[in-house]
Amino acid sequence: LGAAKKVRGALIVIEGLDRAGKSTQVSRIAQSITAKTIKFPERTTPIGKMIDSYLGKMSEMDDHAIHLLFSANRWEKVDEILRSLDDGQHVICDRYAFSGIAYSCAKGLSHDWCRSPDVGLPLPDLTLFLSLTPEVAAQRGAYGEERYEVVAIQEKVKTILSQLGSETNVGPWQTIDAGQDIDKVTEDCLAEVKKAIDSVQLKGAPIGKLFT
Ligand code: ADP
Ligand code: 2DT
Ligand code: MG
Repeated sequence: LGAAKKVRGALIVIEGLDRAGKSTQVSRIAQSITAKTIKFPERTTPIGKMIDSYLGKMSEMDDHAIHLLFSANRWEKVDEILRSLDDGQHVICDRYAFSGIAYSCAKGLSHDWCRSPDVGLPLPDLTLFLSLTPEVAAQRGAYGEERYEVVAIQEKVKTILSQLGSETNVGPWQTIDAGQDIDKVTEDCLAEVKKAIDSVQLKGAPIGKLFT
């Protein structure tokens, strides 16, 4: 008697600017659908510690070098992501390769160059882009002290990030109005997440590869 094949979990990505409500929604969605969560950058690994030091302005680094470290920080979690999905567990990522491209492009690196180290990462079954106007973001408090937490960079990042959903082979992409009441944002996110999970279960397709 062959055991029924276990359906894989869904890979969900939450993207958006600083203070869009990503971490809030990631934890709410994870609780609702019982998922594993991964935050990028994952600051506790040796690579993550270098990134943390850079973001905290304790160290300087060439723009290309730090870009590659952010990407390597995703690649070092791929095995764990794939094993969880295989095991039937859903995985939700707080930021992913799209943040990688947007922040480095905002500094002037070429789009093609920025994209290449992330080619082949697990393809999200859904990316939720939490979209917020700078005015509403400003009402959520002052920026912190970290690198990139300045209006000029955030504006550029917003423009680039909001265009990434129309690129090829990024997987399903939904923009969510993150300026709404917290519960309404969660409701909108969960509606999309449930559709994505149903689609994964219906198709039974293996996880894809980003940008390929
Ligand atoms: P991010 O992870 O995108 O930087 P957070 O989830 O940390 O954002 O939220 C940033 C701040 O905004 C927190 O103080 C949080 O409580 C608040 N916040 C999150 N979502 C909303 C919302 N929909 N309306 C008002 N405030 C919110
Ligand atoms: P938070 O920890 O507050 O989310 O901020 N970043 C992130 C990049 O420049 N490249 C990347 O690949 C990723 C994942 C965005 C982390 C900061 O790091 C930036 C803000
Ligand atoms: Mg956060």
